[in-house]
Amino acid sequence: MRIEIAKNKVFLKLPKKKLEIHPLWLRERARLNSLHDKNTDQRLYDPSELNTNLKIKKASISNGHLNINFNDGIKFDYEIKELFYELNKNLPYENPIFWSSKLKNIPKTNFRDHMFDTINMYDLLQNFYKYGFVIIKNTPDDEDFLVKFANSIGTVRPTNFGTTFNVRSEKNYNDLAYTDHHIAAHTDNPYRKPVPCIQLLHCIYNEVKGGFSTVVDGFAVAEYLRKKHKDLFNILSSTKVRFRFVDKDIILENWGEIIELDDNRKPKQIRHSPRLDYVPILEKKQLEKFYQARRLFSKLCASKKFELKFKLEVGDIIMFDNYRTLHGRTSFSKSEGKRFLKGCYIDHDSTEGRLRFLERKFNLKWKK
Ligand SMILES: O=C(O)CCC(=O)C(=O)O
Ligand SMILES: [Fe+2]
Repeated sequence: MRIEIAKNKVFLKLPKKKLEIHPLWLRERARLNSLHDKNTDQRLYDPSELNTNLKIKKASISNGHLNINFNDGIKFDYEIKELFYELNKNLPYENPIFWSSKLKNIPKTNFRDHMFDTINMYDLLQNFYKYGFVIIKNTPDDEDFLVKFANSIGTVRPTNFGTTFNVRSEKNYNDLAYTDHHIAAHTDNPYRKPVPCIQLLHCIYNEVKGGFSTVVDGFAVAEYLRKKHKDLFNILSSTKVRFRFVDKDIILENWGEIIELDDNRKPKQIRHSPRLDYVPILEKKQLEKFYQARRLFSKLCASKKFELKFKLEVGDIIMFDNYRTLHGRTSFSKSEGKRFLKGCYIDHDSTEGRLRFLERKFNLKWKK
């Protein structure tokens, strides 16, 4: 890929084609202090008002810079590297690595004070995207810490459960998470619009014998289904299911596929919460298939092949991608002691935004 100039026209030379870059495309990227606010980099004008017949009067290239003189009197020196960035649609993280219960090294990192602007945070977030979860060890075990931690990555997303929620066995509860029941693998809150992207759980007490945490790579299970049971994969990725939450103050509903695919038919979002899903009435044969598929999905999530099981220790924070990683827990007996996890949600723009910030700060290039 390179930039070429011929007769006051600028061209982008790609491996298989060459295209002329529109003068307006360049002009609206001229970041002069008179045109762009220097604190925010935002335009001080509406580019729709530029002359539609704008022309390039003079263009030259030297030392990785493209110098343009437009016929409206604006001159600008572009860093060619920056122009190429505009063509890059990559997200700031590498492709996911799908895993099963054989995953050798659980992605873990030790908490350090002031880690939020460091390379450790960058590695932590890259691991989070690679594996769909990460455990942060040895954090302070006070109840207020989780919000500080989450807000240092991005911004906590409050819900009707509050800014944070207390996962412990309660007398009055509006979700089975707040009991000592076994909770099968699920994604949280598929009934919300939008569904919370990332969940964090901070272990404050774990004195019970049970109460093991489970996690499953939902994308790996989806790919397994696609390979081994195409018809079941097809029905789970094409049937929109209603998810519903009801308590005395609110009724929340949202619809979506258990396996949602993106435009390239790759898994984009898993929604699986058999406690509160309601499939629409379909032809009996189709429903038969759907039930077979959902049964197998649940079975795989609980299987030795896919389920990772471990006990959270006091001071651990587990942070997982609620669009990919399913979580659950084994039952416990509250008579044995306290089990208390503090929970909250953040969104993907928090983690992506922080990754781009750290990438800029450390001048990193994660892409090989
Ligand atoms: O108790 C746990 O480990 C998890 C409970 C749960 O599913 C949740 O808080 O979303
Ligand atoms: Fe949950």
